[in-house]
Amino acid sequence: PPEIRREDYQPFPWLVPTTRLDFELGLEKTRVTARLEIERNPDADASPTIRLNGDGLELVSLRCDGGECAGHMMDGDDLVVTLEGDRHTIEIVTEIDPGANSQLMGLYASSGMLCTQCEAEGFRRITFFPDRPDVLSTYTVRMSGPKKDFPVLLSNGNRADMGEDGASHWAEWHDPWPKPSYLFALVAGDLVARSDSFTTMGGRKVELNVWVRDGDLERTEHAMESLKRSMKWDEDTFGREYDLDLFNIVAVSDFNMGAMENKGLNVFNTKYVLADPETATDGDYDGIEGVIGHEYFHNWSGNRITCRDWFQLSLKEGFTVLRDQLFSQDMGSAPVKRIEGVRVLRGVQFPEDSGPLAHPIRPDSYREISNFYTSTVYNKGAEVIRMMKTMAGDEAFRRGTDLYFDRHDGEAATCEDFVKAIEDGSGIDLEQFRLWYSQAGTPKVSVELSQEGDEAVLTLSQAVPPTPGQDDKKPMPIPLRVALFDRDSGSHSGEHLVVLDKARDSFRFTGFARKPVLSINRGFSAPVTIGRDIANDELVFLAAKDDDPFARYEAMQDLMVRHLVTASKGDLSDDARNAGQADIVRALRAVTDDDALDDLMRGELLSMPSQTYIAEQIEAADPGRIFEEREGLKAFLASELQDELHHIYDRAEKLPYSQSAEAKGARKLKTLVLSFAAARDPQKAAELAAHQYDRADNMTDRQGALMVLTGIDSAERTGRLLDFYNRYQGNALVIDKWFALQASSLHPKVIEHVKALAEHPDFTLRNPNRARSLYMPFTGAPHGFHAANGEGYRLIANLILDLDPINAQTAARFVPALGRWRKLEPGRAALMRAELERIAAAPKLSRDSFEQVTRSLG
Ligand code: B3K
Ligand code: ZN
Repeated sequence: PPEIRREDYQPFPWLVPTTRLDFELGLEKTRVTARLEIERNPDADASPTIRLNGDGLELVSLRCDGGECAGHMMDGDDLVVTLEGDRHTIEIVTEIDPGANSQLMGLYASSGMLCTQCEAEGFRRITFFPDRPDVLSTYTVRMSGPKKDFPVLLSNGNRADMGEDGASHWAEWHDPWPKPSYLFALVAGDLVARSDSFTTMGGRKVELNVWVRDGDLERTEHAMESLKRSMKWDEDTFGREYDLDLFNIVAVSDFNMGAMENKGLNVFNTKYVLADPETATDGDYDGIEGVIGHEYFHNWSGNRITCRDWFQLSLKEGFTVLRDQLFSQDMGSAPVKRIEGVRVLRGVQFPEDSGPLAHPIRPDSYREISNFYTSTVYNKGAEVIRMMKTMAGDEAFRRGTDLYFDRHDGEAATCEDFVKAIEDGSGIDLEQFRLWYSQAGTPKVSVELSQEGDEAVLTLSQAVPPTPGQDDKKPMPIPLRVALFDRDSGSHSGEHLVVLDKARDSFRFTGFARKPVLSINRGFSAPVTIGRDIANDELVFLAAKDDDPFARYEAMQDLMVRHLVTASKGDLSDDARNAGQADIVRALRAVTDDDALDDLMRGELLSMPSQTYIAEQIEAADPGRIFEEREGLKAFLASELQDELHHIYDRAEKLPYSQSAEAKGARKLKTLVLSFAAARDPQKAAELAAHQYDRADNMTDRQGALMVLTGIDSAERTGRLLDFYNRYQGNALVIDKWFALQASSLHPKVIEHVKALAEHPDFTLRNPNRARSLYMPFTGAPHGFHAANGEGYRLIANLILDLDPINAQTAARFVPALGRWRKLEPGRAALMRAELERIAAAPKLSRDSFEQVTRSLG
């Protein structure tokens, strides 16, 4: 497959002012008639032909201006039509089989209904079309089909008309807003809606619907409330108002990702719509609020202003992730949301940035764009915009975004357009900052603090590591929020923002009789790793006293990570081990005893760094060693803090179920205490967990208890797993949890369990949620995936080969787990690499998996 390069961008030679689509719907056969009005693009070089993209389509008929076309040919999957004049009507008929579409791109069937997914290049699986984001068109869509199969017919915009014709009926929809083909959507099926309304700040009354299958209606309240909060928040925070009379959300159970922002008709994975306390965890509730917000916010950052080409993806995704993060921060506990965001960044994006798949947030080339819906484009993209906000300040940043929305409304824009608007609107200089868009890799900042007379001197240096295709990097502006704490008073006299824009620089702060304690990268103001020369005592001090919640969390994490990294490398003397453990206990005690903390935050402070995050800090890591050290520390802490943890559990257990922050915090702590207990005394922990399971009146407690139980070989484990299955049989989203819990467990026989579960009658590779529920958590299971004999790697490689012909996009998502071989000890590295080579040698690999595997072997 050819490589597509950003620098080759050319505007399309034709405009498509209007598009008319006529669908004669059927599960096995849908006939699509597309009528495109086209005219020459005055801003592009003239061309004697128009290229209409197709993907596996068969052309039934083609007409130009009502008659024969002057000429046409197939070029690969594309249809190329010869045209002489400046203005034409092209009519294309295609026939497709939605029932056979297992890739879930284009028009497909999902448990009896029809729906679409077109981003990035799915529209070309429906009809021939210039399927690129810079061709904007106004769509009118007519759908007809049997009333009993498809009682509900939806598309973008507003319903213009409808009618009946015996057993068949039809609806016509019109979307007044010009849009690229990737935002087209259609849904036809037997659905019911929760309806509500929202009146915008300009007084427009918008009808809101959340469409689900009959029986799921009671579980849509949280989604609807989240939608209304999103609409209000975007008005209040970014001044953005909704622009149609109708907003539809549809939940489908077969979906490649979380959700899709089609204009006026968002299509969602059921996972991000359905919730009630019995079946959804607190994490699920938060996920729904975040994703509903995210897709709604795309209406401006993505739909009203879209992307010129797919290299600009972070223009809409990075910005929209930032918007959903700010929304979630405002709706819940801001510090905890920030910590969760950083955890995702470090757990997924940092490894990506230090591995063979590293790419800038605005990539320079790709073979399959689906592979670039990455944590780098999304999460690092959000961090880059957040840094602009930090440097400009909130008000100036808002002037920048106002200017951006105003200047580019109705356009297909670039990342450069965004940066320029922020620059012009806020008045800050972002010349050098643009490097964040072109350079990959996580910068490493080294920090030294010294004392000269009454001055504290902060010396910072930065290095951006080499990444594939980018050997030499330039220094980037890195905004760091810092505070200097007085050791005696335990406080500081105000925060500073320092911007490190050279390879090395010093910053002086006067008025310190003796060396202060440094708190740096507060609020995680820059997406970098910090190497600081700081004593354990100082970390213990910050873990107890830092007034920035993120920095406090960070001190706690640092203390544990440093200890576990040294221990896993085998570099820890007995004395050093004892001293290190004692420091961690001291710091944790300051957290358990601090009455001013809320429990959600306390839970963060008491959480141990993840296996992946520790491994990330080690060259040639041995996952087995890390696992043992981490569990060992957990057991030690559990016995040292036994009384404190006991007390926390008792207190938490008394709170009745509600969605309040207090009750959520209590639930988080309960399961945390259980997992500590499991490391110390598994049998006792199994009893406690079984007790929590049996008493649970909500999914958070029940799932938390079962999570702990799945790691402990016991009668309780078997009994509760069976109970859980029987209790929720038939509820797909909960059965996904049942698979996921077992696949991610700390049980020594996790590989056997996963193999057996793959044969379970409820397991299928055809449903992405189910396929992911078993195998994604497994890639994080320390002695499952990383079994020293390579069996775990082989299991995932087999999965990729089996899934690839069914659903290439989902299959390719598993490749990065095997791309980490360079970071592992030589034995595992060789086994992992061999599996990648085996996949690469497969006779018929999709473009998706091929690109990921070859880059991973690199
Ligand atoms: N924009 C979609 C992503 C679609 C990607 C398809 N491979 C979801 C989102 O980011 O909101
Ligand atoms: Zn998005």
